[in-house]
Amino acid sequence: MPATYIIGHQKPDTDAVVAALAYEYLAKNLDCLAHPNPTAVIVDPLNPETSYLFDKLKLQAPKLIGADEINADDQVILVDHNEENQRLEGLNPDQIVKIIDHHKANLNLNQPIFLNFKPWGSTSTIIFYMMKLHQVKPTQELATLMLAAILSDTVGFKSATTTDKDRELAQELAEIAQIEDVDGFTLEIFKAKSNVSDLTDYQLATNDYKIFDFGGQKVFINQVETVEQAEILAKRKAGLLQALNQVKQEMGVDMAFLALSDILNVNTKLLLPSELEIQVAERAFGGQAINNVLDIGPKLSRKKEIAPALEKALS
Ligand SMILES: [Mn+2]
Repeated sequence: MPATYIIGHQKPDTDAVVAALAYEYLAKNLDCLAHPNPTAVIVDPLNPETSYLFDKLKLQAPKLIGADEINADDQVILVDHNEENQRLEGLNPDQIVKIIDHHKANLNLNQPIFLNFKPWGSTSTIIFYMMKLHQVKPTQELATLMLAAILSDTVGFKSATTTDKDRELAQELAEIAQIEDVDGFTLEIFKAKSNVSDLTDYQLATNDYKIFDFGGQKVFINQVETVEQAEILAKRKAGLLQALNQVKQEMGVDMAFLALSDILNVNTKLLLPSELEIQVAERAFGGQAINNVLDIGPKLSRKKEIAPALEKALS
């Protein structure tokens, strides 16, 4: 029997994993969606934050698959991404039947498909909105995960990507999840996210990256969201800069940036591995880099604040 794989982006964050699970749940509980055998999967291992959440809830992570496990008659639904650079490598774009996302669209497909894009703070917000439209209520565990995904993507409602819809629907999810102290839960997630001591410099430098195409230039942007910005800078800056140079060689990108974001104090510092990134970052954000680090102030959103400024500086 053919399957419908529901897939988040490479190097999944909590929203990518949870949105896939949430859509699997919705598809299973809603006959009219009629996707054969909907199956949430991941294409890279869970990050520390998502692992923490699955361990806490004693849940199994979705199955990790490669493109070779998808048969020609299977269907694919993308969640939390749409651009080719962020998709499972080797995925046949002709098998994509639907996309649910909250990022800028960059698509050129050969066939008409279902699209559900909304400029909200997380894909999980969009899927909970769809659940409500169809009167499908998530389980307490799924509601906990979906709340965590919203809090993670919106950085506890502090990111510029946050909308009133995120706040409103997160509150409803908190009620289903029976979580009264949402701020406490946010801090718990931040701490799990910040636990990067087990990662090598290279793993940390590539922990949550996206590769963008800015006018033909391939630009790697990794973001590390942490409550230990100063400590990471003091102890690991040299190693991270070296890892970024390695990324440029191995991934064949033109530029590599690492945004080190302090999610409690709302500040981002960019790590810039060479003169090229220093020039582009100074043009994009103003100010002067000191020892390969540029403080870009109270910006937390790669999608709304960091990537667009770099794109503009390169155009
Ligand atoms: Mn997301």
